[in-house]
Amino acid sequence: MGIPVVWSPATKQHVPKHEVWVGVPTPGTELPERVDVILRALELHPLHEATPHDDRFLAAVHDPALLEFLATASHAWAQGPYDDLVGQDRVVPYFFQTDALLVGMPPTPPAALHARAGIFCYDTMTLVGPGTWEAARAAVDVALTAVDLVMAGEQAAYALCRPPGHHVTQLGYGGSCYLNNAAVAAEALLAAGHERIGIVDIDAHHGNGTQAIFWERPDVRYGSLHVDPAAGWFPHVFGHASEAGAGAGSGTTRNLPLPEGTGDGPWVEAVAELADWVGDCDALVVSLGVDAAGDDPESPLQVTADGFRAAGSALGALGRPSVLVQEGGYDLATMGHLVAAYLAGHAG
Ligand code: SP5
Ligand code: ZN
Repeated sequence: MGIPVVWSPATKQHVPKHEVWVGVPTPGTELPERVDVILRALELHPLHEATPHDDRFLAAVHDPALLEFLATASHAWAQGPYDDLVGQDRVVPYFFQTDALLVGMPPTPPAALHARAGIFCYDTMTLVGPGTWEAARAAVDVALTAVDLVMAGEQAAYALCRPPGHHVTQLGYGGSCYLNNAAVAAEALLAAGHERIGIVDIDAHHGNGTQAIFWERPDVRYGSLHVDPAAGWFPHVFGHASEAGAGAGSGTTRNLPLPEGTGDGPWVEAVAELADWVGDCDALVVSLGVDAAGDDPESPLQVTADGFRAAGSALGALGRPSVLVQEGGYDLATMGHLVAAYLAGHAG
């Protein structure tokens, strides 16, 4: 038994192959096998396959231009000259439409797909290939099916979303993420009648996309603990303690950046602080990355399974309907066990 698990086989259709990091192609780490190791670690939990959902909550968080680009880019790339031109089948930008390029001039939309990609994609590590859209869209259905279970009376449901989503803004994608599953879940919980949503993001990286989407929103709080971007970590320009929301959302964003090497004690304390901060919300979304683990290749935090269990206890103890959305976590040997530890703690 345990918290119900929602998944979709289609989430395995995205194969990152490689990513370009500071000019060097390295093997992708956000692999389809992540789904298999998590499912294996949760084999005693009730398992649900995701059901199809329409685009209304996706459209509530993302700009139609981003959705159209992601849905069509891989097919357009295959139709284009790229087989001869570059000899690889992944859509990846090389040209970025930054503020520094535009300096106030209005750009004309670029004709070349390899330039258009740089309007939406803000790094070189998040390639779009055959199956990427299908997997990312299936992950949204996974999140929405988990919301359905909670609305039907489950105290908590775990959404095995993959690819992850918390780095995706209204308009921009990156950080191995394409569609913001957690933000979609929050919108669906609001539409189902919950008035105030708390999102707690325990992934090792700051969820800049989720923060951006709810930056001016009084009805959704976003709290994150993560490795300090000021120490040189992705997403570099967001995730500092000074970022607290704006306008009607002033004070509804909270960031707890942590030093490299942070282990269970202070990490769990930070989770407890965010749990306390969202304690009066009606429903909870947890961006459940497990890349803060000591064995994880993508972060310098040193959290153990005991830490993830304690994090689950702190957030589960709020007693709020909870949708637990998978984000990062890349060590195939240990990550399933870490997700299981979090869920056991959350269930209490
Ligand atoms: C959802 C999530 O956890 N996204 C992580 C995005 C951070 N990626 C930064 C990658 C930095 C370089 N990694 C080098 C490892 C070689 N694959
Ligand atoms: Zn992460």
